[in-house]
Amino acid sequence: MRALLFTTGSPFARAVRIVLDELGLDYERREEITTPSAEERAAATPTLQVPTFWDGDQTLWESGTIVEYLLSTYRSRLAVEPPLALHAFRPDNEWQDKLIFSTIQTFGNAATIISQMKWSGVEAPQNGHMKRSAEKLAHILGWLEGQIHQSAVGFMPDCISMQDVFLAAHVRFVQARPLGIDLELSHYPKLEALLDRLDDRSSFMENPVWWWEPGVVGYQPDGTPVHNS
Ligand SMILES: N[C@@H](CCC(=O)N[C@@H](CS)C(=O)NCC(=O)O)C(=O)O
Repeated sequence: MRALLFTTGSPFARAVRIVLDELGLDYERREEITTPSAEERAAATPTLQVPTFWDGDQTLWESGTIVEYLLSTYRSRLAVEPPLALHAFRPDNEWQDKLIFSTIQTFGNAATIISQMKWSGVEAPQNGHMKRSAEKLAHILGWLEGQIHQSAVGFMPDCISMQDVFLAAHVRFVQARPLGIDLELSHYPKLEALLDRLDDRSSFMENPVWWWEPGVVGYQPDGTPVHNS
């Protein structure tokens, strides 16, 4: 039995769902649109965060750990060009691949904290830490732009990496929410081209990112948000 607990909007969970599709794996979708109590969430993970993943007797949380597990446990890849990477981190480039991945996750954490604080009434211009979190996003994108070689598919030369998938999930999350943040992606042409290409991949289209703001309780089939009236 495989199952994934996730909230509709979570970019971390979206990246895991995309990888599950890339691997052709079925799973039970335990989808939540609102946040349950701490006690309910603690039944799945002590971090109280999503995603949490079950595979037989194995329970995992932390999206990067889940994807590392998936890439190393399931070795066949869908016949799509370019294919999904065989490794989370290439053996001959291990530390740079790890550094890129953890920096991408820091981008995702800063973005989701800005989002969660905004819905709690704290906005970037008025709060020092929120302002610093927004500044972090631009600095990270600038550094990541320099990590992609001109002729490469993405962060790896000839395959779609988990680094690519997570960056796309995080950037599109920021763009799909009314956070008042313009990432100015055109300043990062290699990243912009990579994310545009990924948007056209079936695993990304099957797991779309939708507009969300407080009061949204569901979606129409085309992604139009349904508000709590
Ligand atoms: N480091 C975690 C971050 C996951 C995360 O921040 N999830 C958010 C949703 S996007 C969450 O569950 N937030 C609720 C909370 O932090 O209490 C991971 O990679 O899985």
